[in-house]
Amino acid sequence: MTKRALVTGITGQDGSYLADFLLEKGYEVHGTVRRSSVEKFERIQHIRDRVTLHQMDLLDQLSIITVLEDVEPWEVYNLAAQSFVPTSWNQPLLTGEFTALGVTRMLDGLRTVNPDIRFYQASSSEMFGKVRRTPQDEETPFYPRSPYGVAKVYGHFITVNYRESYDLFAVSGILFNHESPRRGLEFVTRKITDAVARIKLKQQKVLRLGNLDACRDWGFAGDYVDAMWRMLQLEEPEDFVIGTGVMHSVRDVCRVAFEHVGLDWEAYVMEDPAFLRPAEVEELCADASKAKRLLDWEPVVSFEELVRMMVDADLERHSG
Ligand code: NAP
Ligand code: F7E
Repeated sequence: MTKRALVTGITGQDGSYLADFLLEKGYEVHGTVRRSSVEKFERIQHIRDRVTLHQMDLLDQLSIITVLEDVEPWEVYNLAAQSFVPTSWNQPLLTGEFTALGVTRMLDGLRTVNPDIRFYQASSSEMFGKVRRTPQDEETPFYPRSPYGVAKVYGHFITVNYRESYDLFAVSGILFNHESPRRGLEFVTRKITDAVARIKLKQQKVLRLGNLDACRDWGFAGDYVDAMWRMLQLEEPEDFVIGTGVMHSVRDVCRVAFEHVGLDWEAYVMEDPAFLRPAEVEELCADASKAKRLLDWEPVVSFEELVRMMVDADLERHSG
């Protein structure tokens, strides 16, 4: 029997990779999109005729219930959110509405329509923020450092709470940074690889960045959507940390990306205080041993391979 999945945020980086992955597994894939005066479906253009799209907004409970009733999914992946950390200081209330309360709206919708639906919540390593210990695992206490991080902590605990209160199969995947050629241009890895391509092609002269010392555990989005799916195939719902266990700095991303096109990063990168944050997350590093043990999941793409893959894709895009 064909399994049916609903992906909120299917137009985003992860939504598009998850849709690819689920189609490959033989799923009937449905996705939610926001009404807009222009369509922004670039990331799913290649599968547009293989997925069914439904209008829904995390702010609108009726739209959530209607989609759940129409689609009758087995699995729901809640990837929709306001996901850019700096924007969360400029729009803290909207971020809370989408990224925090939106999760409750999804869970309530599911509980109302069919409590047997399996639910994945896209939680984030940003919840660890000012880290209490390194590396971070499922037991590490949270200390978020942005309105986005705070909203994700709410989303995490409301998922745990609905699981415990209503016996839902609801899981929270605590994913560390994951990137790809489909990453939004404002996130640091893509900002760097896009600039490297443009500088190499003489379309840009300098690259302005904020904190070069910030360290993250960067993996490939294509590997991480596999982990999401594995979580929903378990017998019992459990939460998981997903990451590579290897930490690099923003400086390292610059070095690998510029080196790949034969340039010295120090000749092009300028530090600009405009990109510093009111409160910074200095370093994040995952201990994903639970995922390895119970999901048999491990990342495939290394940090260097990831950065080079992104530079190559941006070079191709800008050369065209
Ligand atoms: P993304 O590229 O920014 O995609 C976000 C998606 O959410 C887009 O499809 C967007 O639609 C949709 N969306 C935003 N507000 C909405 C609303 N009010 N109603 C309905 N849809 C809405 O994010 P991503 O990198 O794929 O991340 C996916 C999820 O994982 C997010 O929840 C993010 O916070 C979380 N996460 C990401 C990472 C990471 O490193 N990528 C790590 C941990 C957790 P539009 O196209 O209309 O804007
Ligand atoms: O920043 C530093 C910045 O914006 C990474 C989201 O997917 O991952 C992402 O959040 C680091 C920060 O990602 C620039 O200060 C320096 O320390 O790429 P980012 P993020 O904030 O870690 C988590 C797991 C999520 O859940 C989020 O949704 O890089 N940095 N200079 C810069 N960052 C940006 N964006 N731009 C710069 O110029």
